[in-house]
Amino acid sequence: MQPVLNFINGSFVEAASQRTIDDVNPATGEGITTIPRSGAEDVQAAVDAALAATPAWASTPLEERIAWLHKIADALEEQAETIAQLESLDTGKPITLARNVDAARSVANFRFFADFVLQQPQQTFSDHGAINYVQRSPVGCVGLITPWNLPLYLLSWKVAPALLMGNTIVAKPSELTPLTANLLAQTMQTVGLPSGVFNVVHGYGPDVGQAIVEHDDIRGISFTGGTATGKIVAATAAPMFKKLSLELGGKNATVLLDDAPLDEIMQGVVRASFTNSGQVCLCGSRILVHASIYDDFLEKFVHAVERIQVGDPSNEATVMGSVISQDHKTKVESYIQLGVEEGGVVLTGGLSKTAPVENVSKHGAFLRPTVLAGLPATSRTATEEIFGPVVTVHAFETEDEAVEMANGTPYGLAGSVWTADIERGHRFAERMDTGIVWVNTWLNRDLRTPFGGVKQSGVGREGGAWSLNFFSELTNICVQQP
Ligand code: TXE
Repeated sequence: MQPVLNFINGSFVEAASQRTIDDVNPATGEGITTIPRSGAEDVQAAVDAALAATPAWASTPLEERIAWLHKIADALEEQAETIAQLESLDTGKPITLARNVDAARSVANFRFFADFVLQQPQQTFSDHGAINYVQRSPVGCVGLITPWNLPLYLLSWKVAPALLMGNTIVAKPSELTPLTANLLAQTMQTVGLPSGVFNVVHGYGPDVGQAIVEHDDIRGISFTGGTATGKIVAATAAPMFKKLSLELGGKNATVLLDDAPLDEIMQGVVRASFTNSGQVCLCGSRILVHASIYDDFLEKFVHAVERIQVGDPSNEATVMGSVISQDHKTKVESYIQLGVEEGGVVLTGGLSKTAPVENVSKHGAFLRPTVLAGLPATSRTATEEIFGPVVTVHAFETEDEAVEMANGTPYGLAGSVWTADIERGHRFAERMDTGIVWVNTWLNRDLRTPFGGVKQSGVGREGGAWSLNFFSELTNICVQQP
C-alpha cells in the first residue's frame, strides 16, 4: 500500500523530518504502510494553509457549505466498501461491523449536519422595545484530535459540523489508524474542496497533538480519547482560553432490574458488552444484576458469550475481531490478571495463553470475550477503564444499591437499564450520573441528542445543536426599535 502522507494545502506531503511510523494490521502483526512522523513544523505548515483558506471559507454562504457536505457524503458513500475494508484492516474489527457501523455512520454524519442546520430556527428575542438576534460566526481554525476505536466515524462526527460552521481544520487521527483519515483527505481533494480548508497531520500525540493544542492560531480543540490524555490537552488549552470539547473514557454500567426479561434482552446485553471487542467508550463493562435473577442471568449470559464468533476480521461470519494492538492486548490481559488477584473468577475467556482464539494468526492481538464474577463493585478491575473484551458482573439487592454501584466510578459517560416496567426504567435512568442512559436498548443513537459525559468522561457535548454551538461563536445583536 502507498505510504500515507500528510494532507496540507490540498497536497500530499511527507513530514519535514522525512521520518515515518509503521502502520500495523493488529490481526496479523503485518505492516500495512507507513505514516509521516510529523512534528511542530508540519503543524505550522497546516496552520498556515488553514489560515490562508479561512477568510474565503468563512464567507462562503451557508447554502454552499451545505452543498459541500452533501458532495463529501456522496463521494464517501461511493467508497463505503473501501472505507469498511480499510477500517477493518487498520483496527482488527470485523468487516461486517466496519461496514454497518463505521462506514455507514461516517456518511450519515455529513448528511445529518447538512440537513439538521436547515431545521434550526433563527433565534430572536424581543423585549423592552428592542429586537435581539443571534449571529453565528466561525471559530476560525480548529484542531480535531481523534482516537483509534472508531476512526472515520469519530473524525467525520467533528469534521462535518466544523466545516458547516465555516471553520478550517487541522486534523490529527490516531497514529494507530491513519487509513480512513487518509481516504477522507483524498476525497476532499477529489471533490475539489478549496485547498487549506481541511488538513491532516499524522504522527504521535505528544509531537503532533500537543503542537496542535498549544498553537496560538488554533482557536478551538475537539478531542476524543483517553482521560489521561484529556487531562494533558485541557491543561494546555485552558490557559489559552480556547474552545475545548473533551470526549473521554467510560466505565459504563448495564443494570438488570429484577423484572428484566432475560431471554428478550440477552443479545442486547451481549452487544453492549463486546461490540468492537469492548473498544467503544459506550460499552457496558460492568453488569449489575438483581440478586433474584443473578444465577439465571449468569448461566444464560456465559452461554451467549461463548457463542460469539471470534476470529479473522475479514471473515463475514466473524462477530469479534482482534483488539487494536499487542500493547493494548497486554494492557487488557493485565486487567484480567488483576481481576483474579482482586478475588474475581473467570467464568469464560481469560488470558490468551489459557483461552486462545482458534484459526487466527499467532501474531494477531486476539482475546476471547471474558466474564469476571465475584469482584467487589469497588475493586480496581470494576472501576478502572479496561477498554477491551472484559466485563465484570455484580449482584445487587435494592435499586438504591444499584444506583450507588452504577454511579460509583470516576467516570460518567453512559449506562443502560433493562426492565419490563418502563416507568421503573425512567425512574432509574434519571438517577444515573452519566451523560447518556439507554432504557431497554443500547447504542440507539439519534444524532440530534447531546453526546458526552460527566466527571472523568469529559467536558461538553457533541451532537445536533451542541456541535453547531461548539464550532461557532455567537454574537447577540440587540436593535432598539424606533
Ligand atoms: O486515546 P489517546 P486512544 C477513549 C477510550 C479510551 C481511549 C482510546 O475510552 O480510553 O479513548 O483511544 C492523541 N496531546 N475514547 O488510546 O491515547 C493520540 O495520538 C495531544 C472515548 O487513542 O488519548 C490520538 O490521536 N494529543 C471516546 C488521540 O490523542 C495526544 C470515544 C487519542 O489518543 C496526546 C473513543 C497529547 N499529549 C475513545 N497524546 C468518547 N467518549 O466518545 C495522545 N494524543
